[in-house]
Amino acid sequence: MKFAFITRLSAAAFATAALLLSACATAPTTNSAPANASRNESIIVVKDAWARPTMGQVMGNQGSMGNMGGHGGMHGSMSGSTGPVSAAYMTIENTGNASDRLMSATGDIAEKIEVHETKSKDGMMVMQEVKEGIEIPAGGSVLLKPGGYHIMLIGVKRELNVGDTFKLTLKFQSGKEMPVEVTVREP
Ligand SMILES: [Cu+2]
Repeated sequence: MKFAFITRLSAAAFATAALLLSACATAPTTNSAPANASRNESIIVVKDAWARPTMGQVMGNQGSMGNMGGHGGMHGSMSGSTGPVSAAYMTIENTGNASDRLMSATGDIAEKIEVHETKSKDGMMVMQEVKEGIEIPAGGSVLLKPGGYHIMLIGVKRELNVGDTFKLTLKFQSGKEMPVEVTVREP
């Protein structure tokens, strides 16, 4: 079957496929495992992981945080009952040839860590847990950013100041686990 299929490809189609393959192979992101993975699997690369300081949110600075997609205000109001909250953001790339999903994250920085999405609903920004995970398509990337997907840190155990770092472990549907160092900075 496979051989028959290949011989039916026109020379032009074959050349195009070869070009696409070589374009993928030379994509400018090489901060991951060696490219010996010709089988179907995801190869996850995480870039620019950062989190909000806890200070501004605990102070309930809703006026300026409102510009960040309404997220800060909600975090501010949540902090009363759950302790300090923060959110982590990052770019997750998949340089492999199978899609994957970010399902959850763990770490000892917070009592509870959830994958969330902020959405506009009836003119208001609301956020909710993303139980089905976030798809990271093969050869693509997903940006976790204020006003969109984020990793919610609920009940942060220590004050997060600009310049601090902490660790999270991202867990994917494939079973892969990715340790990430997160740097605290202003949005
Ligand atoms: Cu959230």
